Amino acid sequence: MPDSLKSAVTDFQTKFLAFDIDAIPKATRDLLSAGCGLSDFLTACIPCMEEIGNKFEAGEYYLPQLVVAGEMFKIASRQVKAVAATDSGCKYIGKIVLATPKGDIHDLGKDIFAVLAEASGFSVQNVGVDIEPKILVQEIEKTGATILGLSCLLTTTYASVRETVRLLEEKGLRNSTRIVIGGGATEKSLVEKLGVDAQTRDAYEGIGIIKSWAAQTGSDIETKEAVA
Ligand code: B12
Repeated sequence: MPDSLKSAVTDFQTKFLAFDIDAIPKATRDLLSAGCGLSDFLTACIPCMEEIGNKFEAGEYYLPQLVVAGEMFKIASRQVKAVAATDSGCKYIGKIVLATPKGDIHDLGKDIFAVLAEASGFSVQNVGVDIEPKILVQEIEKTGATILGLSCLLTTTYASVRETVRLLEEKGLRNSTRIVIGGGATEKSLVEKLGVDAQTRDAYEGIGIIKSWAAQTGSDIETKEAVA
């Protein structure tokens, strides 16, 4: 990474960790002028979000700081995506429905994964938080997505994941839908226990997984402009 970009990243992270929301648009513009792409941007954001999450857990930060962190991420990622989206005309490599399951409202990690998946060439239907299994299945039917990503921060989401798998089977969609779960409440043993296809707590590893699935199905679905 060139020195000018390193220094812009450090400046961005300092502003982010100081919750200086007013300074974020300029710090993001500086990142972009220094040649920052989406991947560098996310690599800069993830440790900040994790640090804020850990400090919240330790009782050092409170809800308002989390809300501001989420907002800062949205503001900055919108700016970075607007520039990164200029490679229009190329094909999506796959379609993914992404959500936090019923009963769980955590979304910071899910939204990071969403941006990363988009940046990696996926069409992402980010359905939101606290989403019921039947809505997930409807979204898969509606969009024709072949990948379902579920972000699980609470162990209480397991029942909802199981029910989603059951409903997909009932609708005859399970064979055409690969499911990856991520987030702090997940571990490898859940793949078998919940009947999903993959698990990771690392957004980058998650991208590797869904890219390998997309390569297997060879689905370049539609042009970027169509869903942008
Ligand atoms: C922030 C936070 C909150 C915020 C959420 C704000 C928001 N907009 O998301 C608020 C304050 C609202 C909250 C509420 C609650 N929380 Co909370 N929360 C956290 C905290 C501190 C950080 C989570 C976080 O955002 N981390 C940062 C992100 C970037 O990391 P991440 O989510 O893991 O995501 C990364 C990867 O996992 C991956 N990833 C994430 N999703 C996906 C999806 C896919 C498909 C893939 C491939 C990858 C992927 O990519 C990301 C980047 O690498 C955690 C503790 C912790 N340190 O993790 C507790 C924690 C998750 N919360 C917990 C609890 C219990 C609650 C509450 C029930 C508390 C209460 N009693 O009310 C409520 C839940 C309400 C509900 N119904 O959901 C527990 C869960 C325990 C459990 N295992 O069930 C935790 C672990 C705290 C603890 N130690 O007890 N919480």
